[in-house]
Amino acid sequence: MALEVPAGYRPLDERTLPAWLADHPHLAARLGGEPAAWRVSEVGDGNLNLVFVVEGPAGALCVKQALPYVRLVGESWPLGLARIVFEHLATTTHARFAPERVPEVHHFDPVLYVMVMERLHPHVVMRQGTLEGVVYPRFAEHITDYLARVLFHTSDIALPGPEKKRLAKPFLDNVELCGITEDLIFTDPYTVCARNRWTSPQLDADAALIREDARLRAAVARLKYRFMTAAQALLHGDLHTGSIMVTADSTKVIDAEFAFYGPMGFDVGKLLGNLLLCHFAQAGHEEVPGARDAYRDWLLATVEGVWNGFARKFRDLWDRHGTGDAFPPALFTGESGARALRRLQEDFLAEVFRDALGYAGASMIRRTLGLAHNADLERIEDPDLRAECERLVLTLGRELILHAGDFRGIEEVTARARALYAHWRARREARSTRA
Ligand code: SR1
Ligand code: MG
Repeated sequence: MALEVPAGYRPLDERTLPAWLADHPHLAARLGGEPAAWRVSEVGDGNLNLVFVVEGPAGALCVKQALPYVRLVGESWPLGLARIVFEHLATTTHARFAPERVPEVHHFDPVLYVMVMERLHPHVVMRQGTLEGVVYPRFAEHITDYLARVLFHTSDIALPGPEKKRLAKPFLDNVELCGITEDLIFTDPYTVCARNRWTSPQLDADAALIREDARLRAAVARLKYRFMTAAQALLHGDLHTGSIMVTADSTKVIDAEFAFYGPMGFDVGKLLGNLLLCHFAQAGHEEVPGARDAYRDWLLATVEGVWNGFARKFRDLWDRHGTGDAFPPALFTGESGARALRRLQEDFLAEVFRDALGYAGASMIRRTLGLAHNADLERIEDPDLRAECERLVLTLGRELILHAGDFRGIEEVTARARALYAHWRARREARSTRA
């Protein structure tokens, strides 16, 4: 049965896109020349949408269109087109606070559910770069600018109450995409669910242990509840290395279709979880064991840089612009007030840290046992080696969820990741010596 779509909607393709662009003079002018000369390629590698790059003699554009179904699965999973409306609103809102960290939006079409943006060049999707072992020296500095500014400036710490509520209101309707997160991250991996998949039979017992761990399920339920109820800031909602485009000196956050008002730790944690997962995947991408040790060090230094940089910049923004209705300056006058505010900031950031570790762990488990996996692990061809990397991901993921409150700093998290890897490598070397 054909999927129902709103009147006027049709999916674009390489053949029809030039004529549509030619009907929009401000877009055609950016490309230059005649439509017949424009080169169009569909480059979407995400789970949901169509993405075209169009190149003309004067310039290039990126055209993103929502499909009425989940691309990863096909038409059997219908999905509302409105997600691109939320992506447009979130991208342009985030651009107010971190303009250099998001792509410039040139056009939005509410009938075709199309957003036209600058083509990011020579950027690559960060996950592609990390698969190849590329270091991005300014990544932590850039992404913490984005995280601190966007999360701070959309929160009640920065905004008057009515303004925050007005900003939050439209995102209450992003129910389908929030529902995907609620199911795929916080429920599916902990239940018997037809959508789940993992490296089998190698991880069958590990998946069963995760499903049967009542303490873990309760901790994940707490994370899910906070995700659903803690409307702290306008999140990106899907901040992993596939949603970031990079060069050595530029970082742009794309794909904000999962945006909604939620707990700050979700954005920070999803990113940390993806970097930690990438660290454990390195064994599957090196020619000889240890060849990527320097890269592992960079990834863990980046994990530390992301948390420490975010916390420092967020506190600094609070000191300079904390005039929102939640913690009004009138309550923190004099020396004792300043001391109280400092303690409050520390408590607030400790809570975000705890949330972030939990969400990092949940992201790591869902990418190993749930529906949507990461190329970091999927590209490891040898299933035995892949499963060993995935087992490390599951081990740390579980610990982060269960013991988020016990880690006294991000350095304890990276130390644990280093120790798990070192232990695994020593056992692997001992095995190969015996063989
Ligand atoms: C059905 S969509 C699967 C996943 O893709 C996106 O990147 C989100 O992470 C979502 O959970
Ligand atoms: Mg995406």
